[in-house]
This record gives sequence, C-alpha cells and structure tokens, in this order.
Amino acid sequence: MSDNPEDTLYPVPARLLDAKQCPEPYISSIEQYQKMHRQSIEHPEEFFGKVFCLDHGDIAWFLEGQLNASYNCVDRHAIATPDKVAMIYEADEPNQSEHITYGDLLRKVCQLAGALRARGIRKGDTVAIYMPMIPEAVVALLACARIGALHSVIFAGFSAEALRDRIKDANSRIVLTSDQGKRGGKTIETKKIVDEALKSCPSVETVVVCQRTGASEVPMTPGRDVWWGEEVSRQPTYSAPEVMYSEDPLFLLYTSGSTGQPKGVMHTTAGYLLGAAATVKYVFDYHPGDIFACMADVGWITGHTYIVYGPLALGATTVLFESIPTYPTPSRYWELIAKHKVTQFYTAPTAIRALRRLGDSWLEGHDLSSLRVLGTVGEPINPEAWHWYNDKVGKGRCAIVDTYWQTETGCHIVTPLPGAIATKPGSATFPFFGIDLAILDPVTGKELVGNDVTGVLAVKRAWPSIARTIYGDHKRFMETYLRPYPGYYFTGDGATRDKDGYIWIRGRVDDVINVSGHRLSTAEIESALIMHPTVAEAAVIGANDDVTGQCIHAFVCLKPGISSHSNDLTKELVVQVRKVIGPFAAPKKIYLVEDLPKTRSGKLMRRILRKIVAGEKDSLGDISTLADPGVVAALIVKVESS
Ligand code: 6R9
Repeated sequence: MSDNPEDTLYPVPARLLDAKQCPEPYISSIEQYQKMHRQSIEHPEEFFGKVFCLDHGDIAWFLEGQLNASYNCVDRHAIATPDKVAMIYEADEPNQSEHITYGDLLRKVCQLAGALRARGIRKGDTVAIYMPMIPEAVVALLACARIGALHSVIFAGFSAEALRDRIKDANSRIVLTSDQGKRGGKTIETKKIVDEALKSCPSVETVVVCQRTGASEVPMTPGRDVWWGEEVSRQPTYSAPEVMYSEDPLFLLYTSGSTGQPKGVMHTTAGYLLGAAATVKYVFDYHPGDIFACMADVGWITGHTYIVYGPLALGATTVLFESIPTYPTPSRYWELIAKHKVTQFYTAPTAIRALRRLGDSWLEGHDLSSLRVLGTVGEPINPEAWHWYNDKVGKGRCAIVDTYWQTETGCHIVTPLPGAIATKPGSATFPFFGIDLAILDPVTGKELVGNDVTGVLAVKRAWPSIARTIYGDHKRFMETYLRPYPGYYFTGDGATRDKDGYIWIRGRVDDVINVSGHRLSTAEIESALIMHPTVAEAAVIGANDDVTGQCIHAFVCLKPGISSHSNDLTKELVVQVRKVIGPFAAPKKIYLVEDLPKTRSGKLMRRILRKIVAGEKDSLGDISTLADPGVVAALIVKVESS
C-alpha cells in the first residue's frame, strides 16, 4: 500500500449494508448519491420543493411557506409519541442522567415561551442565552423559536466582556442564564459573569436565572433578575406557536472572522431546518429508534444543528452531554455510549487526539456495539486520529463521517454518506445534496475544473441552509462571502480535489485560527492583548499542536520603558486574553519582542512569524518587502531560545 493518504480507500463497512445487522441505509451506493446530487443541483425545485432564489445575496427559499421550528421539533412528536424520549441529559456527574420525553419537552417549551411573552418579548426580538449544557438550554432555544424571537446563544466559555459585546451588538433586552454551571467537576460562576457583562448593557431589562446548582449566594438584582422556576410555574403548559414565514429569522450566532469584530451570523427558519433535518437523516443515516449523541456545546453551531434542531426535527432521541471526555475518567465517552446504546456519535478531532494519547485501556470493557456512524467536525482530522477512531472505537464496523461545514453553511456541505461513499482518512469526500462545489484559483478567481487541483473552496449557488446575513451589517455579509469571488459563496478555506474527485480541506486561508475546533481571529486576540496597559503592539499566529490542532502563539512588543524580563508579565497577558475573550482563547506561548515584521506600508507579516515558529527559517520567502528586514534575525533567536 502507498503512504499517500489519497491512495487508501476504505469501503463502506459490510455490516452497514447487511439488513440482518443494520437498518437499510437511505443512500446505499455511490451511483444513487451521484444521481440525487445531480438532481439537487439541476432541479432544486423538484428536489427540495418550491424554491425562490436569486443571486446578488438575495437568498430566499420556500418563500410563501409558513411553519414554526418549535412545532416541527416538538409538537409533531409530542402529539404522535408523547412518551418517546426526546432528550437524554447526561449530567456532569455520571450517575445523574435524566430522560425528557417529547410530552415533557412540549410543556417546558410552552411554559418558557409563555414566560418570555409575559416579559414582553415578541417576534423579531433577540434573546441572549448564556447557559451551561442543561436541558433548560435546549428548552430556551425552542421557546424562542416558538414565539418568533431570535435566540443568540453565547458559548458559556466566553468572558464577561465578550458576552457584553454580543448582547450589545444584538440589542438583546433579555438574558437567559443559570446560577452556576458544572463542568468536569468544577463550578462555573455563570451568573456572576452575566452580572459583570451587564454593568454596561443598558438594553437588558430582564435576566431569567435557572437553578443548576441552587447555590444560595448567587446575587439577584431586584427589578431585573427573576428565577426561571417561578417564571415558568405561572404559565400554562400549552402556548400556541407563532406562525413564521420560511424566511423569518430563526437565530443569530456570533462567530469569528478575519477582523476583530465578531459577526452575528443570521439563519432563517425553513431552509436551516431543512438542512439540519436532511443531514441528520442522510449523513448520520438516522433511523427511528436510534440514539443520537453529539458531544458539542450548544453554544456553537454544531450544538444548534446536531443536538437541537436536526435530531428533534426528525423525532429522534438526542443526548445532551454536560461534562468533558476525561471526567471523571477518560472512559466517559465510552461509558456514555454503552449506557445509552448510542447509534450515532459525533465529536471533534481534538477530543479524539486527546483520548488516543491517553491510551487504549480506557476503551476496555465498554460495549460499543450499538454504534453505526462515527462523525467528526470542526477541523481536519489527521489520518492517525482517523484510524484510531475507526479501529478502536468503531472496531472497523462503523462508518466514519468527516463532516466539513461552517456556522454560515448551517449544516454539513462536504461529507461522506455512511452507506454509499468509500472514505479516505482525512478527506471530507463529496458535496452534500444541493451543494454545487467549486475550487477556485485564489488569484484569478477562475474555477479549477477537473481533478487534481488545489485552490480556495467555494459554492456556486445558494442552498437552503446558507446564512442570510450578518445581523445589522448586510454589507459585511456581502463583502465577506459573496464579493471576494463574484458568483460564488467563499468559505475562507483552502481545498484540494484529488485525482479521484475527493475533497481535502486544507484549512483557513484567512487570519482565522482553529483551536480545538473553536474559531478565533488573530485580530480578536491581538486587540485583547493591546488593551493591556503595557502592550504597544501584538501579532498572533496559529502554530501546529498535536492535541488541539492549532494553538496560539503571540508576539508582543511592550511600551517603551517597560521591562521585558518579567515572567509575571507573560502570565498577566494570558490572563488578559482569558478575561477579554475566554479561557479557550489563551495563548500557549507569548514572546516579548522588540519589533514585529512589517511591510513598509505597515502591514503585519504574520506569514513570517508562522514560518519561524514552525522552524522553517530557511524558507521565509521574500523578506525584502519588510520595512526592516533586520527584525527577522532577532525573532528567530527569541523563538529558538524559548
Ligand atoms: C461546524 C464548524 C468552521 C471552520 C471551517 C473550517 C473548519 C470545520 C471541518 C473543518 C476540516 C472538517 N472545519 N469542519 N476543517 N475538516 N471536517 O466547525 O463551524 O465553528 O463556523 O468553523 O472550521 O476551517 O471554515 P465553525
């Protein structure tokens, strides 16, 4: 066998195609996939139903349709199968799981919807949600959807300042939160972070506080803060859903781009819900009775689409995991799969790499035979991690789906299908239905046709679940996604189509860093550093990391007269980033330097810093455009000596 990963093809595991062992996959051959994909591109109106779609960014699907996402995800199933388990809450402590039926879920969603309405929240308002991974977080999303309010979930790992910026940008009048959070045995002071954020958020009138721990010392601001339990207990257990048009907004989700200002990506109702449901059905080959477990946090798009909307739209049982893969031991995932008889399991390469490093013994003694499909998301998966996932977790009898997508795409856009597509470790394989994929020459913007080409990844026309705008800044939406290569949606990622037509994602071509599947912009971290009183300038880059994929290295120039020999200062700078953005954005290394490499026009040459950190000082490329080529030697010494 050749060492080139492009040459190794792993066929669909025979077990998946054996009716005695597994339900028949919806798509069970490459020909069937190709035929359906072609039809979805050539005749979208037949494939998806009634469609209205224009270019120029005027994207609209199923225009005259009416629906409500919470009705689709809850009521339909609560009517047909009220006692079916909608959600399994696997709490931080392993002995505390809880089952919530569709009947229960409908009552909880209706009561919170009623409470939000009673607080004056109406269709089109935005609701900030800053919550740990507890069932009420899912209820919160669905209650917003029920009344037509846009939820804006802010990942609970974000700092007070990051939370404040997002509340302000979305103009939210209400925040849903909890007293505290629990994660890996640690307590997180959720409400205190909210209080800190709200010191400068005059738009917020109400804070609804759910009790996760019941710790009594949580301060409540009279006239603003109310208890979740009391609010919902006043409301009837049924509250009618708002009638929504297909193109009415469903939610905002903030994500990092190449500038410091995070963008509120906006999704609308019908197209997003269709994408979420279709990918759970086809990419995870979901069949009734399956137990679907996505390990992401509900604060990211993966949690939105694959914990909440996708599985629930299909009436599935979805798992909500509050803890971390290593708590209380590195067997936690495998215990969870065995205990709940999980059929589809979805996590990030960074978790797989971390668990692989801890050794195979943690897998022993756990019955993983219920699994059929293993998914990964968030970053490229390296072949070593892929093989470990396939061999040790899947035991060679499960499909591995390396799903490529983005906050902006709503659902998977390049992905294998379990019963139909032979995989290559590290390749996301082929475009999903409705995705007319293109690889473009980055300079000319010309489409690179045929196989064996590398360029930037783009999509040739709109598909149902594409984001519609950036909240309050449509111009930025156009400039970021639709204008760089006219006629295409630009992903920001580089990609190769190999000799067999398989797609390999090569990572971001812009200043976005991917740490453990979390998107961060260099500019965001740089501006956090510059806020520190000692810092004159900062340059941030992504460096390779065995576990987290990439990690953050920061080069910092101090203001004149400040000593650069203090160890405490670098620690303080790490704290600064944790405070402004959140702990997950903390730099792994900080170099205090005299000067940064800049062009004569003052543009930071991060490329040079990347090369130095990667140990490629012999291939720095052209440094003659630097204002002072001399800085490079000093930087090399600095990096090599630390
Ligand atoms: C879903 C999600 C999007 C960025 C994207 C790309 C990277 C996601 C990937 C992948 C290689 C995969 N990415 N999935 N890279 N292979 N299977 O992660 O959304 O947080 O918006 O990040 O993540 O760089 O552009 P989001």
